Amino acid sequence: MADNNTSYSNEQLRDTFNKEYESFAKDIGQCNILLLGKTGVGKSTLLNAVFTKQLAITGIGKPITQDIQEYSQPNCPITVYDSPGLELTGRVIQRLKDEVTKLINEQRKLPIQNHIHFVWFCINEQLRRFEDAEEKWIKDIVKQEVPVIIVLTQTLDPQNSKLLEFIKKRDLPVNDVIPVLAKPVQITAEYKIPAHGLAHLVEVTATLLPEVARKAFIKEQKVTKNICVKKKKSKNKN
Ligand SMILES: Nc1nc2c(ncn2[C@@H]2O[C@H](COP(=O)(O)OP(=O)(O)OP(=O)(O)O)[C@@H](O)[C@H]2O)c(=O)[nH]1
Ligand SMILES: [Mg+2]
Repeated sequence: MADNNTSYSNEQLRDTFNKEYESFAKDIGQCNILLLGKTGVGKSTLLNAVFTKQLAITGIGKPITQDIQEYSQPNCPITVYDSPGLELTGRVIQRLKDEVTKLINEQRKLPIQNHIHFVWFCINEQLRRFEDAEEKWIKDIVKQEVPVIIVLTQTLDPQNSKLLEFIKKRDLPVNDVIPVLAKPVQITAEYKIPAHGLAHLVEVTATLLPEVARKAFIKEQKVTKNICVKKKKSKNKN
């Protein structure tokens, strides 16, 4: 143990910091998010509205396949897998589907903190379209037993959204369909539609996560302070 007069070398300070961080990280866990959706739906806008750290700044992603980028930041227990800039038609959608299937499977071979913990499948409400290919893809992801939430992005008026109604009626095997507006929209000089739906999205997502990912997710989100995680009812009564 050093006394007060001892000065520490940079290496010692770094080692001490790294040890402290490792034990902190062990406690807080790790959460891995897969974001899917066409270019321009608002994936990056959503991330920046939900998390304290800017996880979606263009250019800092690490390409892990042809279409998927991995975004992480030092000392941040969140990793985001995103596929920026894709039109998602025909051949591209098939290629990305294959890459996603492989990513989910490969991560699942590792310990639970490396798994893909949930998918936010983003659909732009403004486009008024939910394509068969998207529906089929969502069903395929669900078969891989990853929680999926359909996030209806850029929804101005959830009460009167025909697309929301349509998707809900499809009765897909997803965990939820949640309309959001991640950033306010200025309609006229006097009238602005405020952001909405984010707290609900965060609460529902937190409920779906294993403990190891939930702590990290709750710590890094900035939307709500009071997350009430509803415990899933155990099927086994004993
Ligand atoms: N006002 C408002 N604008 C939004 C919202 N979501 C997306 N946008 C706008 O839509 C455009 C595209 O949003 P991005 O978040 O870059 O879309 P993306 O899905 O990340 O697109 P790629 O990275 O190309 O795949 C930007 O100009 C955003 O400002 C929102 O909730 N509110
Ligand atoms: Mg983006």
